[in-house]
Amino acid sequence: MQIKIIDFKILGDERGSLISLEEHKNIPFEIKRVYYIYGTKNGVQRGFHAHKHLKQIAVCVNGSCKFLLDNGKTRESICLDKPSKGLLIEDMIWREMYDFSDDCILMVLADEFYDERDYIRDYDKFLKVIQ
Ligand code: T46
Repeated sequence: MQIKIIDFKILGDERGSLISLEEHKNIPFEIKRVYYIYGTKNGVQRGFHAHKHLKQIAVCVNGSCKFLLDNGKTRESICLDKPSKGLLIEDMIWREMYDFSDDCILMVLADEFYDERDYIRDYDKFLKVIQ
C-alpha cells in the first residue's frame, strides 16, 4: 500500500512557525469538518474502523502518534511526529491509532460531516466489503 504523506510548507520567521491549510490547495478536498483528539490516556488505542466514503487528513500538531493502515491486502504503520506532516487517509482503509504521546494533539480534516452510517467498525465486514 502506498502511504500518502503531504509535507506542508512551513512559513517560519524569527518569531516561530506557521502552517496554513487550504482546501483544494494543499488539502486535496473540500474541508467540511475538523476535529482533534487530545488527552489520550497511556496505552490507549483508537480507530478500529474504516469509512465507506470519507477522505481525511490527519496531522499531529503536537506530540506524536502512530497509525496502522490496512487496505485489506497489506498493513503499514506510519508515525506522525511533526505538524508539517499530513497523512491522507482515503475511503475504505482500516485504521488503528496507538502510541499516543502524553502531549499528542491529533487534528483531522474531513471532507464530510460526521455520519455514523459511514463507519465500518467490524474488521470481517470490512474485508467482505472490499472484496
Ligand atoms: C477516524 C479517526 C482518525 C462525533 O460525534 N463527531 C465526530 O466528528 C467524530 C470524529 C466523532 N464523534 C463521536 C463518535 C463517538 O461517539 O465521538 C465519539 C468518539 O469517536 P470514535 O470512537 O469514532 O473516535 P476514534 O478516535 O476511534 O476515530 C476518530 C474518527 O471517528 C474517525 O473518523 O478516522 O478518528
